[in-house]
Amino acid sequence: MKIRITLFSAILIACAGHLSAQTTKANKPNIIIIYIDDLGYGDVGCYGAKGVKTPNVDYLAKNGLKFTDAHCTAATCTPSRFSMLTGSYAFRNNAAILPGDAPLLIRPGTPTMPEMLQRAGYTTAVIGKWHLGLGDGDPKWNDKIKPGPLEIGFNYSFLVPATLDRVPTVFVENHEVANLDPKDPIVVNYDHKVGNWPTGTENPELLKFKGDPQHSNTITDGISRIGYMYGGTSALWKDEEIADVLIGHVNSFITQNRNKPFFLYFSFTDIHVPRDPNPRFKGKSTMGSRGDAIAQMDWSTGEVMKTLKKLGIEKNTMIIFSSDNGPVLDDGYYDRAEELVGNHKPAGPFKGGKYSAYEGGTRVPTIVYWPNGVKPGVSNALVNQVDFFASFAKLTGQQLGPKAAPDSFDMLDAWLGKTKVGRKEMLEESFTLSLRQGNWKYIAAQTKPTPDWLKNKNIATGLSQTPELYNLQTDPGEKHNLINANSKAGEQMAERINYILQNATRPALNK
Ligand code: NG6
Ligand code: CA
Repeated sequence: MKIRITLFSAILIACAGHLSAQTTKANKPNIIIIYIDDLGYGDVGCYGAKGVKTPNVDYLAKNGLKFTDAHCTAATCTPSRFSMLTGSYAFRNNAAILPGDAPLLIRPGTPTMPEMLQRAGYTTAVIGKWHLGLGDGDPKWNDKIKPGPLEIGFNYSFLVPATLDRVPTVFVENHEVANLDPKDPIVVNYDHKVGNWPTGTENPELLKFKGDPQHSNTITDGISRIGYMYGGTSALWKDEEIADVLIGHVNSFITQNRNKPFFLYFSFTDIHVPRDPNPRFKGKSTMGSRGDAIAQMDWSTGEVMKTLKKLGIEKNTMIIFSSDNGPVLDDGYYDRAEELVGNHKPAGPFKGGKYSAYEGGTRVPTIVYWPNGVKPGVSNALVNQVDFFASFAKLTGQQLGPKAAPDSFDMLDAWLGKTKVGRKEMLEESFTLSLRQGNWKYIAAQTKPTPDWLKNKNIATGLSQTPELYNLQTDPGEKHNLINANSKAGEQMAERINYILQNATRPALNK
């Protein structure tokens, strides 16, 4: 009898163990955020692209949930990334486009999404563009560069430290510059020329393509950048090889962690300037290097899928495909992007793009693919990347502390397509602030002057001395400013922005 009971309980325990392993798996899919740099709403096939084909992204959309009103938090990179990783609107930390030698913006001790996922049992990595600063100021390129991602929740990092157009043009793996020869130290300066490496201004004949004055400092790999540097020759990247290098690290990370839950923030360098894709993508689009960079981006996306399939883990991996801000054609290099765009509409039906307060600034292609958890379809729910933090906390059963993620809503059901109801209200950050309330969109009057370099560009910035109000239901292209006929509504929305400026918005904090 005793033996029987023991056997029976052993079976029970085994079953329970098996069940809980399954539950854990269902609640803890691998999570990969494929984060493209500067990809606009209309830049991929499934969102209407002309002139370039994106079969791999289209596959995700066909077999996943495609969003039509999904947003990054801001119309530029650093603020969007800051918000995504901290669940906080970027203005709360004065997050703006950072120079390449800026200190780490998310200070250690700040609650972050990757750190929350670590607590949930995930192994976490960031591979690709960082642009959130490193170190305590003036990073020690020739020594240990910290604090960085490893101090704020990532187990592994392989980074392009800032942007492709900023020095130093070297990769940083965990705390060190990869492939650095200690006898050839790196020197970086953002104020004045250091060393004797050529610059775009002095030696334009050495360039693959020319840059504007801001992008005409030190030349590396035939491209002039923002900022000056010399040294670290063995560590310099070759622009044409970056996509392959990043995929190599992505594949190793996924392969090493295939048997446990992992979170990968795969932060692309495509399709930001300078656009210098691998020769095998040259001519893949009719739009010159910007379109070819989209083709390369699509290839990289396909490689991730291939790896997941090969390892047999694609069904329980949630892939979120999105972008950090809207599209831009001329962003500082003469690469003929404007001339060759043809009838392709980078921002789709929306106005503006990168840097802009209009919808094109933050409304970006967004697909959630997770065969085990998400039914294919289309969702028009209003969703925002600032909500990943609270939503993934819900998914993985984590509590948020009172100081964590001050603007992050649990929108898990919307991300998974279980409801089409999204946020009722959402802030869009650019060089001013905009507020969405349902389909109403209010753009506050600008309080700071428009940067000079932005004035000369062919971009509808939405920056104006007076506020604007649009009804996106009838006017998605923001053509008819309704502020005069609706001044009361405008005032209420301005008041609401003021409230948000002073107060956290996460629902649980407001109860
Ligand atoms: C701007 C750069 C632009 C780009 C951007 C950052 C000038 C004139 N323009 O300041 O080329 O680097 O910063 O892009 O310097 S982002 O996608 O990382 O936000
Ligand atoms: Ca960007």
